[in-house]
Amino acid sequence: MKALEGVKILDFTHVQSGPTCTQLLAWFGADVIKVERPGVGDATRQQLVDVPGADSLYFTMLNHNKRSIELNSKNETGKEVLTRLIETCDVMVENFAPGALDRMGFSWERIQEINPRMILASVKGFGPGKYEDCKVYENVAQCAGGSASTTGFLDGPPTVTGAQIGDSGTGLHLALGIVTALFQTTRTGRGQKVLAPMQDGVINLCRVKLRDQQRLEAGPLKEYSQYGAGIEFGEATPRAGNDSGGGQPGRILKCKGWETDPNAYTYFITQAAVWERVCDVIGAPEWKTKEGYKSPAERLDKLDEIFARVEEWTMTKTKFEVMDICNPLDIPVGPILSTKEIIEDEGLRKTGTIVDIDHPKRGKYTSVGCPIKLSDSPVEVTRSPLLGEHTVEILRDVLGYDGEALAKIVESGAVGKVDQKAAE
Ligand code: CAO
Repeated sequence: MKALEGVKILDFTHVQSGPTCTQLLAWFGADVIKVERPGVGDATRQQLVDVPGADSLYFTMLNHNKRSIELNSKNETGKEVLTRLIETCDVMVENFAPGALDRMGFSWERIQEINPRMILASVKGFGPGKYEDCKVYENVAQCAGGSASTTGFLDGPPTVTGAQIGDSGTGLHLALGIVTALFQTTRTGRGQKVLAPMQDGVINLCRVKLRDQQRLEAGPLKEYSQYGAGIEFGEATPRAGNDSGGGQPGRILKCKGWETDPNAYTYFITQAAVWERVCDVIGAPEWKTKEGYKSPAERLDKLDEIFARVEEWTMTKTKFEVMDICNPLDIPVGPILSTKEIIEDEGLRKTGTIVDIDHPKRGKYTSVGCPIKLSDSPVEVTRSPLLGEHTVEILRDVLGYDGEALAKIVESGAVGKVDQKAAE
């Protein structure tokens, strides 16, 4: 039995933020029914296409373990089917532009009338306020949530990160909101609205930067390299390059091969607790007793010199050798792994975080599996559905339409083209 077995999700999501949420719920065992516009589907099916005629990786990597029904929710018969789906399902997840559900005729009040236990979970760009009507994409959320202003180097512009904290990060927040609401429903019998605004999700992930904003009022942030370099602080938390956020000096340093390999680097933390071991490893034992180098506070204005010396050492080793040498000594380091190295990592394949999936139209492709491991609810990643692949199955097996009723729905054009044989 899977953790969420028996939970039915009406998945009205598209693009990235919503689909990452419902994919997680599907991995935990929920029956996720993805509703898509007939003949069109989720826009990502056709975005960044690499195999002509097949769903893109953008789509396939975000929609595993789901079933797809084509349904026009603006057609009268389509609305009837959607009403039945709302009656039958436990959770409706959507990330339409603000107001789209209301315009379809499915306001929160209407949804509650149809099914008072229904949980309506939404991703929006912003919460209530002056920007609530805006359409929002990943980088807008990163910029509005404090990530861009605190990422990058002091002398460079604000920078967005590769990690999709606005989309996939908000999907995670929403998933937690949904399972929490499901838990509450078991005690109250009532549904509720769950809202995860992308800006708020990014702000939550930038919590330590807002911590530093307030610490700034008490004086300069001494653990920032900027302080050691004697550069004055402004009004807001600055961009801190590759400084570590926790107060222990850290930098990204070159390793053997950096001249040709853009990822031949390691992260290196000169943690106070292991300072003496760092000195020994890099061949600078004199720093252990030298005045001005003994305590973390004394070293703050010498970080450039110290890391330059550490780098002289790391440049004689590969990033993996640095790891092999420092790990047993508890010196915190980490190789900068490329996406290629991650995809080829045998250990990640063994844990199911990297998986190979067969797809009828694209053949084999590699995907990211479930990053959360439940010992009593193992995940088996299955391929994403073709557009409308389960239309008839859902109408018949989930909603109980058969014979004439099923034929009428197909004739109305509410569900697009279906496999006649399956319909019969
Ligand atoms: N049947 C009929 N109509 C459907 C339908 C269906 N099955 N599914 C969607 N539609 C309609 C919607 O009702 C909407 O119609 P109206 O504009 O007439 O109300 C229309 O399709 C377009 O929906 P949309 O406005 O949500 O889509 P968009 O491409 O214009 O905007 C996005 C995309 C992501 C910017 C917007 O949905 C949004 O801001 N979502 C919230 C924030 C979010 O999730 N952003 C992350 C996106 S990932 O980077």
